[in-house]
Amino acid sequence: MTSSFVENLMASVIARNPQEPEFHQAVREVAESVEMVIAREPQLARSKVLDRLVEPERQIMFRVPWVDDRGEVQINRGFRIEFSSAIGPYKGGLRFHPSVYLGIIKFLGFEQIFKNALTTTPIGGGKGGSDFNPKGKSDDEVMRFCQSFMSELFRHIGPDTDVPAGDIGVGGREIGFMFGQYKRLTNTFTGVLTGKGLGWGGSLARTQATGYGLVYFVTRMLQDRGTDWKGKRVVVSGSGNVAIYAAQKAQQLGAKVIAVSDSNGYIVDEAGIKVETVQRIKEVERGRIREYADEHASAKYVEDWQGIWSIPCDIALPSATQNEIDEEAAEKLVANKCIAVGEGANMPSTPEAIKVFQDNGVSFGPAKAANAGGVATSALEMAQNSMRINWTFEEVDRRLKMIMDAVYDQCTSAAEAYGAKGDLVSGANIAGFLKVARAMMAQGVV
Ligand code: NDP
Ligand code: 2IT
Repeated sequence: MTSSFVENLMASVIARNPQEPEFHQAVREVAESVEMVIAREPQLARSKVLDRLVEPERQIMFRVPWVDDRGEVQINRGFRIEFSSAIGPYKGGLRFHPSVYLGIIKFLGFEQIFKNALTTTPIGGGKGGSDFNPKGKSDDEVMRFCQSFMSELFRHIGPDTDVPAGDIGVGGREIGFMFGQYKRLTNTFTGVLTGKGLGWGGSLARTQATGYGLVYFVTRMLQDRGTDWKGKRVVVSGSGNVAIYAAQKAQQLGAKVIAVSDSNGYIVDEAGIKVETVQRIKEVERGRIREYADEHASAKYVEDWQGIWSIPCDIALPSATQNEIDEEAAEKLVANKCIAVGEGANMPSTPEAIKVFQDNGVSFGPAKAANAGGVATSALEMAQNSMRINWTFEEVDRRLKMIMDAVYDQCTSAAEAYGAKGDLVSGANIAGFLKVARAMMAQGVV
């Protein structure tokens, strides 16, 4: 159902941001969810809260020149979109992937506003990155790129202004190189980035946080259906940071994780995926997931990464990239009796796929709620940095669990309050929006 409210907003967003379909997709979903909130509170319409939110507070695009190992000059494009500082300093990851362009960073930054609001921690929304491809590059090349990237970015960020972190293609190695360059340029040792190494300001459990948090969130979805992880067949797409720790926690809770993937293909291992092997191949050797099948006779490799959704499973945790589950993939999951989908990646399900899940009684945990544990733990890293202390793993994990429970509770109660009981998509959008909207109203037209 489309309304004139949503269509008018979308017409303006599309005209002002042409050729950015992912950004349009993210805005439309939020607009559809919050339409009735704005209808109930005319002052939200009068102060044009949503019209202001879809326009980033600041957009930075810059040249990133660097020299490769052959001595050739390479030029990439850098981005940082500072979307909303209504409830705290801009906060969100950096993505290094050849598919990155303005529309990807804007969809991620827009979603980040509401996700961060749901975490209960005081962080605004932002996102950045580059079309740089770290794959196949030497450590020296990655270092030179990161140093060049930070040589421009440093003037726009700061521990009380904008605090970047990792995302696709940006992990501990890249954060280290960027932190080193920031420190050198500013002569300050601060919590300007999160996801730092444990010996130099990082937080225990940040590496695990997105995947673990996702599983804590899905635990609540399963509880609402009167069930749990024990004996469930789980398919996790991706084999990066989010996928690895989602698989690990699901196994700890008694699930059988049978498949993971990368951008080339997937492996299915009916004996249960050995997470340690995936970790070594992907985190240490920076190899390809097909190598897993060379080591485990029970595993089979299939070179068709989206084919992973045709594997029969009880629970699906898409944790690779946007729009990886389309309508057809969703229909396959439903036909195979999947009962729950928890989004580890950002916007991994198309709007058509979400409709298939919701129409068929599949419990659906949307990204901005289900994967909020990563950025929430980044906020815990910022808190520890400000206090100049380190909490134990158990302490951070305890807080992460509390936060994921709070995220879940906010989503379910907002959905119920607005007549959409059980719809976590509407619930997440409404609860996140209201927190940001109230702050914007209090702070005047800025
Ligand atoms: P990583 O770079 O660690 O891993 C990404 C994984 O997804 C890899 O297996 C990669 O395969 C695969 N992948 C990436 N792009 C594509 C693509 N276009 N098509 C198919 N497969 C792809 O990233 P993360 O695990 O950190 O991020 C995964 C998702 O989770 C992203 O959507 C990210 O935005 C989201 N997220 C991450 C958080 C974090 O804290 N890191 C927090 C919240 C959400 P390959 O190795 O072949 O590239
Ligand atoms: O999408 C995300 O929430 C992240 N990539 C994590 C951001 C962060 O600042 O930790």
